[in-house]
Amino acid sequence: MLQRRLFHKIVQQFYLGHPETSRLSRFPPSLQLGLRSACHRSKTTSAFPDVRERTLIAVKPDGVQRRLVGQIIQRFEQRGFKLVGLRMLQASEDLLSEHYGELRTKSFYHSLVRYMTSGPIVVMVWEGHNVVQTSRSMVGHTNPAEAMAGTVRGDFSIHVSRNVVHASDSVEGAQREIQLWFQAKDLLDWDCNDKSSTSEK
Ligand code: IDP
Ligand code: MG
Repeated sequence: MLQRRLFHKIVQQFYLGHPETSRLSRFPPSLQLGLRSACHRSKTTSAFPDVRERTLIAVKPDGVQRRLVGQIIQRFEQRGFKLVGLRMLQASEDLLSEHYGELRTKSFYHSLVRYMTSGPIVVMVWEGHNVVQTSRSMVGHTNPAEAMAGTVRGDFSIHVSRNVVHASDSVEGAQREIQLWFQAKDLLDWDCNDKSSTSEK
């Protein structure tokens, strides 16, 4: 009963924009679980940025051709993120036009679609604390010429038209992209044994 009252108070505070309410770690584990499942049901994972945050990472055709899939997966595993979905496919133009809808007016759009449909890609969903932002840092600047050494693009590519990997750029963008490339049933909810060694959540 006490927990239920506390839960309602937190939800209420959240909708009033109280910044502290996203810090679930302050609350008892049983309550955190309740909040987690509430987030999961309503698909509003962005409401609590630290909880079940997921992002879409794709190894583009150049990355697959150059046999970089293993090294890219290794970087995300090594960092501490959890792989919850993976597909290898030849993407259709239709799917790519949805994925890159915002870029339709860009001069490079048609060559981008040609590149992205030129061979198989490997699309993945990774989960973990702050995974969207951290992945963007790991992937590096869009233009490999400006990407830092140590990032995927900075280590494996030289030109913006062949930059090896895709990473969602926001939590909302990640949710949209994940739904585009994956069915809910193909994303696995599983517990990593080392969970408490990579995050306190
Ligand atoms: P991002 O992949 O870093 O999020 P976006 O601006 O979303 O960058 O662009 C999507 C993709 O379009 C890039 O990853 C790259 O493959 C391609 N792209 C972006 N800018 C250019 C360009 O100026 N020339 C050719 N391709 C580009
Ligand atoms: Mg982008």
